[in-house]
Amino acid sequence: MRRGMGLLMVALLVGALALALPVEAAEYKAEYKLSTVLGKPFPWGVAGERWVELVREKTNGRINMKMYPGTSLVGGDQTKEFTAIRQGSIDMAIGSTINWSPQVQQLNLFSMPFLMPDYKAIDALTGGEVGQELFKILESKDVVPLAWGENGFRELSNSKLPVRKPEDLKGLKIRVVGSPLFLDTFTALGANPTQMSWADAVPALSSGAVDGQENPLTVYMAARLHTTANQKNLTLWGYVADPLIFVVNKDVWAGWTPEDQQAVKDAAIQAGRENIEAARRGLVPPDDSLVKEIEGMGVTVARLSDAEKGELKKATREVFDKWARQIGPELVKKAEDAVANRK
Ligand code: X2X
Repeated sequence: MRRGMGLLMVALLVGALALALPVEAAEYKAEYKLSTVLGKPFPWGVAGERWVELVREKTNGRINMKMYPGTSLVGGDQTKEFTAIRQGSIDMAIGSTINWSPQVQQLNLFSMPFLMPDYKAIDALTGGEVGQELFKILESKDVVPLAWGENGFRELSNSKLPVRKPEDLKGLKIRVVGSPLFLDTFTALGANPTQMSWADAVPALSSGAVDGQENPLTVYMAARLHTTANQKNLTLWGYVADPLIFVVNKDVWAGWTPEDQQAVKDAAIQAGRENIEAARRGLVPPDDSLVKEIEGMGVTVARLSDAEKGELKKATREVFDKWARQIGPELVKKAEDAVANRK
């Protein structure tokens, strides 16, 4: 009788222990790999670290993410990042629309020359119907999109001359990234574009193998391109801007409790909001303090007038029309309407 009780007690204890162990403990990974192109101190890398931190806080450490900048999980080839997320060798990412556009044609939208004249235009796209449609497309490709962030308006720099018009670009060797759309745009402008990853871009600029590049001013500044890459001429033309998107691999997402899913999403939204603020600091008119800071470093800054931008826009019109067909004329029309009606 006593022995029977003892056995029962042991059995109950084992049962209770099994119940007490969280079910997800067996399924959750010890580490989730977060991919980004840029690390700290770039706003993109800051956003990654912030997402990691907020997720740890909000899930009481149940979800432990680690950031891998330099797209190191795909050997630095940022155009392969999206495929790696789908296949699961990357668990989650904060990616640029440019880098994912080879796999998600519609993301080329943001690289359409002179579609977005100002920050309100970006917001009208990401925050409206167009943004929702793009998130649906991503969902159909094995990822769960959670929030928007921002790399920024991509301004042109080079080591040779102040560029204000297409003729100035003639023969300049310009590093571009990602989509063939960039090759078309720069070819239409008379330049000589060459596609390479960010990792290869900085040495190519430094050695003079390439004359110029285009990137947001936060990137220009944090990478100190005026000295490290001899980029003493800057053209503010705001021809395209790349938002960032926070995503998680679909299977990884499905392995979490609804409570933890919500926590990861809330964290992404918060990190994204902070990221957009940081990406725009010193750049939203009338505040141009970041531009002034760059000028103060001895950089020649060409601020293009609307008329000058109009000339460049005209020179790229055929590229716009060609890519509208590729992206989907309806989506492009919807985007143009959203921009026209922005508040
Ligand atoms: O490679 C670039 O130019 C960068 C860092 O801006 C992107 O990843 C799109």
